[in-house]
Amino acid sequence: TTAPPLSPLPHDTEGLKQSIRDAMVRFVGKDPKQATQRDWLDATSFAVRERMIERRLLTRRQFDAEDVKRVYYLSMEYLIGRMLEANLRNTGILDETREALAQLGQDYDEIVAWEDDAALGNGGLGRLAACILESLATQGYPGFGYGIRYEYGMFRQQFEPYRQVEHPDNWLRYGNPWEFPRAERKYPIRFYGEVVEHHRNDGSVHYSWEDGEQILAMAYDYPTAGYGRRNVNNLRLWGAKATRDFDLRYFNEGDYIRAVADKSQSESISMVLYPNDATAIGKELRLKQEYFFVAASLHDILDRHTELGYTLDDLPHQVAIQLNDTHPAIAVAELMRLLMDRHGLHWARAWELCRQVFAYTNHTLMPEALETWPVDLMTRVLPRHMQIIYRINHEFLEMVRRRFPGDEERLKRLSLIDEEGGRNVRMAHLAVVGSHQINGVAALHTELLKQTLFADFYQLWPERFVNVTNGVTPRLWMIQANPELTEFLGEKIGHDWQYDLERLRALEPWVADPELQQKFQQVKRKNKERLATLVRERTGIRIRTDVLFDVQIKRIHEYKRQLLKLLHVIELYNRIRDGENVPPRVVIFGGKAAPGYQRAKDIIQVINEVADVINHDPQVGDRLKCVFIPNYEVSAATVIIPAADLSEQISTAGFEASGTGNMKLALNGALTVGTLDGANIEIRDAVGEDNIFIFGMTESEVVAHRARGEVPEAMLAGRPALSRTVEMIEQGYFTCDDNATHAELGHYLRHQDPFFVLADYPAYREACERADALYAQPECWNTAALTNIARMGYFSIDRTVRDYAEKIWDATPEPVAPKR
Ligand code: 26V
Repeated sequence: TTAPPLSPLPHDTEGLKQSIRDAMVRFVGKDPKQATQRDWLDATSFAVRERMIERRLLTRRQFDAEDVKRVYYLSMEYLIGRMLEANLRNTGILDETREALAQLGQDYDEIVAWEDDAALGNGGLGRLAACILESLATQGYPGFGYGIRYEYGMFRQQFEPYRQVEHPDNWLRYGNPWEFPRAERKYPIRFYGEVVEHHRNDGSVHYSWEDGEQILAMAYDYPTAGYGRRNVNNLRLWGAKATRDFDLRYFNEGDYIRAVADKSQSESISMVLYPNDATAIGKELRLKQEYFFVAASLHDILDRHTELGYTLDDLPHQVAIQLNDTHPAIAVAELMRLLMDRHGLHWARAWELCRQVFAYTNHTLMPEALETWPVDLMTRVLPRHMQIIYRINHEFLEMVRRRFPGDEERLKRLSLIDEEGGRNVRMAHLAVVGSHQINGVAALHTELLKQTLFADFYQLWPERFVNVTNGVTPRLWMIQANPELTEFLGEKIGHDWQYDLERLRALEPWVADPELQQKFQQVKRKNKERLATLVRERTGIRIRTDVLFDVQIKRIHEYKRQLLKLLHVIELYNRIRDGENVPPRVVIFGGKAAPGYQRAKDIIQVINEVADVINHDPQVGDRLKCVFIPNYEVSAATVIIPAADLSEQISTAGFEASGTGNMKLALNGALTVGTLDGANIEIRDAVGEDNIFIFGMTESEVVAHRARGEVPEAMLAGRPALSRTVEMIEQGYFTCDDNATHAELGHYLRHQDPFFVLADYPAYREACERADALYAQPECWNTAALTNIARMGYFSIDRTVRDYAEKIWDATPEPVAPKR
């Protein structure tokens, strides 16, 4: 049957006004006179949603009619932020809607601010997933996201008054206008139970997985609009629902209360995002989350594949699946199970198909963040998968044995099972052997993967390892976050860069132009005013806007070295009190600590306490302010980033896989003070050595330094200013009631300092001084800042996605309608 034609909804101001008014009555159920701002948010969202779903259906029809290869992005995290403004912009009705609301007597900016962020992710990895989905739609790729519909996203951070306390993020409490629940798209997902062997007459053995318990995965669809195109893709998030079986078991026994209670327990699988990106947690619930969304997604992908009339042999031509880190790596075993146990394929053929379909992105080298699952746990929760993993491992190690006879150590290193200290499944190894391509997220990171973490695999299969440097979406991180800069660019070089970020290069001939520089400075100033308002609202602190804004925003981790910035802040404080004429600055921190990461929480506390002392010292006045903005999230980032002058990217070299905040800040005209780590290296190559402040040990110098095994304290010798800073922390100068935490942190720096804060400090201070010196010459600073903007084209997520499409997916864009 042919689908009925859609009668397109109007996209002009008058039509939108009508839709919003209608939605207020029909969906919100209120008279416009009684409506609150949140009601206007909902009514406006419904008006946009109608228009997006129309294009979603048209996009789907076109993809179904053509022989397109579909790309599926499997990610446990999507850090999306607010959806209304992004959807309005990408659908091309932002100005009209703003005007429609104005005519309805409503302030657009106030209305959009009522929306909670969709914070279904921790940090870099989750935000990258959101940027990739937006780019897939923008470039017209048939690319779809799968993930979990967490009822509680990333916790909300408060300081009481210095220490971080976590509050639940009940983002769905008022309902969510952006989702389409698909009650009919429900798949049963099994846990526990046992494997039953079936012996056939022909002598073959088949396996089935039986009993245990089942829960349902129900689909919730979030349309994802492309910018400047009609393409609308889909993000499908799975929510857990109890099966009817589940109910019946107890209802039949008459235990009504237990039935209802158990039901809510089974639905807890999709309840909450694990707020941890520092250390892998061996928790059963986490493993169940991973399998839950992987099993539902693969079932869905195979159903769609067969519904479209394809055979399993067509799978590699029609389907590419990208694993966002190892979190969905159980997909390798699950696809094997489906192909063999459900579709009757032989091992060898199933394995061939699997490897052609999957590719794996690694996002971290940190050993403690690498996922491993105790064999006992996996055997209990996923018995059939454990069996399949053993077989994969067996075949794989046999192959290794043939290539490296007698090399037992190599077998141990490569095995999917780590036999040291209890037996554990190494999910990264499963992902590597099950994928045709493995990628790191920046050039250095990919090299380190090849030389360290995956060195043995690289020796086996060098052709499987590729680099795909991360990127950011200019739609959110420039056009939305920085409308003034967007307009400024439009006046000077037109709008082409909005579709091809490399075209920002057209700005280069004008970077030293005094008139342009003056305008740029005005834009920065306005953005600083906007940030100053946010700071005042969230912290009560007043900051001046005519000084350097020095920004470090990212998760709190030892390797990211917020402590290095803090030591610098304390030194500046001391110099001011010593009567030195220190250039004024505002230092801004933002970021969350994993709730169980005590060291990170101590760092937050101490930063807050130091800040409190500095900000209330009359001798300091407004020459130095230090602000920790609570609850750093996507929507806060869009206010902070456009206001920054200095971007702190100061991780210990070799530890930050890529970074993406570094790209967002440079794109908005902040200069980077950074180590030669992650994508900082490529940013330096792009902007040129004179337009960035590089400092500190390189990755190989860090390795050599560590090998020397010096005590960190030795770095203090002959450095009176640094010694004084460390002593002040140790002695509790900045605290009135918690000497212990400060003493502990001081002791940590002096005697442990695993990320070489003290060793890199002198170089860091010198780099900051270079920055101050340049800032004192506004023409030079502005030239450098504008040059950064002009040369950031490479870091567009569109380039990243094209790299994936060409090097890994073999996918091509299928635009529904030409640009604009
Ligand atoms: C690990 C775990 C361990 C189990 C509990 C939940 C959880 C969640 C996340 C992670 C890994 C986080 C890895 C990560 O976010 N890496 C970041 O990825 C960014 C995008 O590629 C990159 O820019 C950052 O440098 C990198 O730290």
